[in-house]
Amino acid sequence: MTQPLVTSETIKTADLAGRYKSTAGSQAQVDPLIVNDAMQRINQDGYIIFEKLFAPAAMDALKADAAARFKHAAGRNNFEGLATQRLYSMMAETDIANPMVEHPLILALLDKIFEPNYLLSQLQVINIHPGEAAQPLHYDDGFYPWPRPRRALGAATIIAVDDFTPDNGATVLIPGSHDWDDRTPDAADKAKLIKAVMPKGSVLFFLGTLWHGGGANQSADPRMCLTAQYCAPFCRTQENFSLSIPKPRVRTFSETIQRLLGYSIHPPFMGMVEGKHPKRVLED
Ligand SMILES: O=C(O)CCC(=O)C(=O)O
Repeated sequence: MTQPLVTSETIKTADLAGRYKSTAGSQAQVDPLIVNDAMQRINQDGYIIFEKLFAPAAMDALKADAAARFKHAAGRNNFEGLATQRLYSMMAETDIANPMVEHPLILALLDKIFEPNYLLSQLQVINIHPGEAAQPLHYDDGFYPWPRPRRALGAATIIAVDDFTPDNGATVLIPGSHDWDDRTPDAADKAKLIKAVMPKGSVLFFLGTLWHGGGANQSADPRMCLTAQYCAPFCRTQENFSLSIPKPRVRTFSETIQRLLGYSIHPPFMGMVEGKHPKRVLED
């Protein structure tokens, strides 16, 4: 077999893999008119809502599945939500959310936003209980400390497992804030917040640069969503040490080496395992 010739000009784009070349997604294709129209809205506003993308029955099944898996009655701080339940790493136990994570329309948008082989960066079920206060506003790719305005390094879905109503904690967002520089929202910006009110099964899709947060739940019922965050494919290490080095060996390494291999956190929580510091997996 002839070896690929890499040059200084091609090294940034050459695919050196032998067996598994870089591939675009193999999902069913979506009408380009729909995708381009949605991208126009996303580029303009930073978000789009697709009403009733998923059937109510699929949401009911997800709700029942998730409800049985929550390990904690509430979060540990006001960002997680002191009256909010979160389910992390659900794919370790159930594949009920997989069709939502890989829905062809969502992937078609991600294909437009990112280079191939983008990653699932976070997957959670979030159940906001009555009495919960509004979550601090934030943008999801803010933990990559790159000056704004800039391209999005992340994008996310929030899927309404329950109806999102004006008073049950519907996600709030500031349209157009994906284009901001490094400022934080002031009182005038907060006056422009809108609530993502949408029927169950709908999807709020937004860029990682868009300011948003979970809403206050002033209703009598919990509000559940499934949220998937994706990140650009280069937001990763070159070697995938967490897959290649068995835990019993990692346990014998120095604290510094463990940290370098990824058993560490970029605050507040980049690199977490089930919402906890990855060093905890070495304790088991
Ligand atoms: O639950 C929501 O509506 C939004 C949650 C969120 O933005 C987050 O936890 O990062």
